[in-house]
Amino acid sequence: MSPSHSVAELRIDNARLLQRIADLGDIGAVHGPNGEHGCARLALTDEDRLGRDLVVSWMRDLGLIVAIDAIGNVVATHPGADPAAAPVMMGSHIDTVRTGGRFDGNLGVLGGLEVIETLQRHGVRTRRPIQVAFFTDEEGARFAPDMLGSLVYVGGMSVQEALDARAADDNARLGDELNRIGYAGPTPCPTADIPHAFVELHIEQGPVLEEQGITIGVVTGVQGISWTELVITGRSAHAGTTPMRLRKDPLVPAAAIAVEARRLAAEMGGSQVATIGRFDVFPDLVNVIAQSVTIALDVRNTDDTLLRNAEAHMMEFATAAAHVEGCTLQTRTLSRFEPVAFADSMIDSVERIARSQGHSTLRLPSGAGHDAQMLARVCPTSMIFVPSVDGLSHNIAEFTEAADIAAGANVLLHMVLELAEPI
Ligand code: HGY
Ligand code: MN
Ligand code: MN
Repeated sequence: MSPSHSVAELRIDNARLLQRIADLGDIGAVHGPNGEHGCARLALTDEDRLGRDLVVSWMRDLGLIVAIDAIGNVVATHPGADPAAAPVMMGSHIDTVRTGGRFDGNLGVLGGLEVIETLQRHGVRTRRPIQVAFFTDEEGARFAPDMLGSLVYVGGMSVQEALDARAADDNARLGDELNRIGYAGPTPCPTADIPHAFVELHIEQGPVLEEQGITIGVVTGVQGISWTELVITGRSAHAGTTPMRLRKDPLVPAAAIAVEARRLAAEMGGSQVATIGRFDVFPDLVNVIAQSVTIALDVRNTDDTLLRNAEAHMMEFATAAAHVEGCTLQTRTLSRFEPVAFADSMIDSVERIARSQGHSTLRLPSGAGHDAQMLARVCPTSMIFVPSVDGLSHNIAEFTEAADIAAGANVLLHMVLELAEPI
């Protein structure tokens, strides 16, 4: 193909991309009463294995060199003219939450695959190799912390510590699950193949782009994330015979903590958010005053000082609430990442390329965590957001319009082309 003119006109094949999104979305599919089509592929479950197998088969069909590392990250490489040049990497995740969608993470991986197939089919060669990856357990919903695979990939967590992580649902050991699904790979971690740059295409998962009628989100960074597990222990007793004055009911402080988290976020305003998504009562029986309650508190803020203030306030409140009820409190940090800023040059490029393709753009931080925030530790990194319908994600109704998917994937295509240097 004659470079210069036609390379600038190059576009992805959106029908092919949408078909792969649909095919991958059929694995672990969850259908709702109003036509919702989501996914449940929690990390290292059989559904995750089936999703991995399908994506790896597509990578191999394209003749890519597929490497699986010791924590199950999968990196597929399309060779460049200069094999010694550091690669340009795209990627995201294909594990989902239990009420997940077909686009969260999957779009970034399948969009990357589509970019490579488009270049191959048009005979466009680049100096740098180009990679597309999916990282293990980005969601952290089963094995904390979130972004676990990419954190190990960049050297932020040892492989051994990650392999010994325990699942929140069934206490399974991560390393055993990785072996069970056949994705404990031979490639060492952290990676020795530091990318020249990393670009992640992702749905916004919030309402901002849709509310403002914007097509491309130019992501400036990721807000700080703090996950804490709180175990409040009281004394189980008979619901009918135990006078109120004698109770040590952990439900009471647990409920107060949930209400306080919400109140605090409203009081702090700005980007502060607080969520209690896990609330496990034991023994969880109608006629038994609970023995213990385990809750997971997720607080986030774009400003780390404010985030630390929120964390400190909630721990103080929880300690007092448990004490008043005669209960004990144990806490454990499940995940904590400071806010991350992406490289100005990469942010500028996403904005320039999106505008050159005629799209409206908006600069914004990411409310959700992403693998990009880990890759940003080792190379220039940016993200491309596309709108989420009704701002919904981590919900089986998650949806992004086909035209927006094409827009995002084409910005990814030209971002990667520029970085990989067409020859
Ligand atoms: O929790 C998050 O922000 C991401 O979905 N792992
Ligand atoms: Mn995601
Ligand atoms: Mn997610």
